[in-house]
Amino acid sequence: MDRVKIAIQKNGRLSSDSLSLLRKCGIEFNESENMLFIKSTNMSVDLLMVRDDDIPRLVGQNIADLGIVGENVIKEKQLSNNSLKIDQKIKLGFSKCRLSFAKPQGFEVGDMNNLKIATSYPEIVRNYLSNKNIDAEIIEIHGSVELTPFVNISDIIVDLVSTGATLESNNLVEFDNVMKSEAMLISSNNISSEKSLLIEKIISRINSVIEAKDSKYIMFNANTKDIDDLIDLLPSAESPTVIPLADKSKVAIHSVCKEDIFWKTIESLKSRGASSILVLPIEKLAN
Ligand code: PRT
Ligand code: ZN
Repeated sequence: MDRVKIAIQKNGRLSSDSLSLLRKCGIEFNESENMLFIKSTNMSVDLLMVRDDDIPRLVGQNIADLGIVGENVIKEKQLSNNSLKIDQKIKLGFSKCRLSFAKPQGFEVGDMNNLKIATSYPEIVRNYLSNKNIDAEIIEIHGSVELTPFVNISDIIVDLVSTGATLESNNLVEFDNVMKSEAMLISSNNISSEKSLLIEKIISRINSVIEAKDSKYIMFNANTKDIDDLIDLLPSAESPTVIPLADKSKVAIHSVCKEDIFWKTIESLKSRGASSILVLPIEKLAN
């Protein structure tokens, strides 16, 4: 059978989270640096280790069946190539960032008309400006975008921001947001029928891992009379299990919560009489 090919970033911010997600889905492999092609040792799956910018095209041309890449890169490639056809499947919850406008401290931006804007995302910025009827010049640059306002290449920039530390250390101030982004699973829309079962299985496992990530399993003991009040305090609880205890006035309540359980919830449960509260992480959640 033809092996399923998954394109992931070889070396960068997406790499280790992509590899660890695939491992959590039961895909085993031995990776070593500088390998461009990694064969899974237990499934009919190969990993293509590439630059993130190449992932949408590899999936669009059906060279890879699946890919993991940032939404910012997907959008830029789609805007620059109308014929690029890919299916966007699942937001993966890592490599979260935003694409934002930033200006040198003290610079008055006004309506942005006639400004020079440096960015590595010219198509996304062009699209944004044209939707707002702004006539500005886009300077495409890859790398050190933050430097360009200080060497007379640009007036302002559009770049990715996560903590904001890079902007701050370069005396730049974020003032408008173009898009939010996170890693995304994409798939080819031309998958052969012989591979489709395995691909569906991988997508379903990825869904389970993503869903489990924020979910928790909670157990506690309570007075029978308080059951309803306590269940109301649980965030996104799926029909909890209520188990009788030897002491007839008490029960144990077990539930999967599809959100994290914070200290505030635990404290509220305690103040309503819950005891022996135990919160456990969930590794996989199949529905
Ligand atoms: O070599 P290759 O082409 O594969 O990698 P790359 O250099 O193009 O990409 P890489 O590894 O830097 O980023 C891959 C993806 O990670 C991006 O496309 C985004 O989807 C996502 N991501 C998440 C980020 C950031 N956070 C991020 N902070 N990509 C880049 N940055 C940079 C940003 O450009 C700026 O220079 O980090 C700096 C800002 O970070 P803060 O934390 O100081 O705000
Ligand atoms: Zn790149």
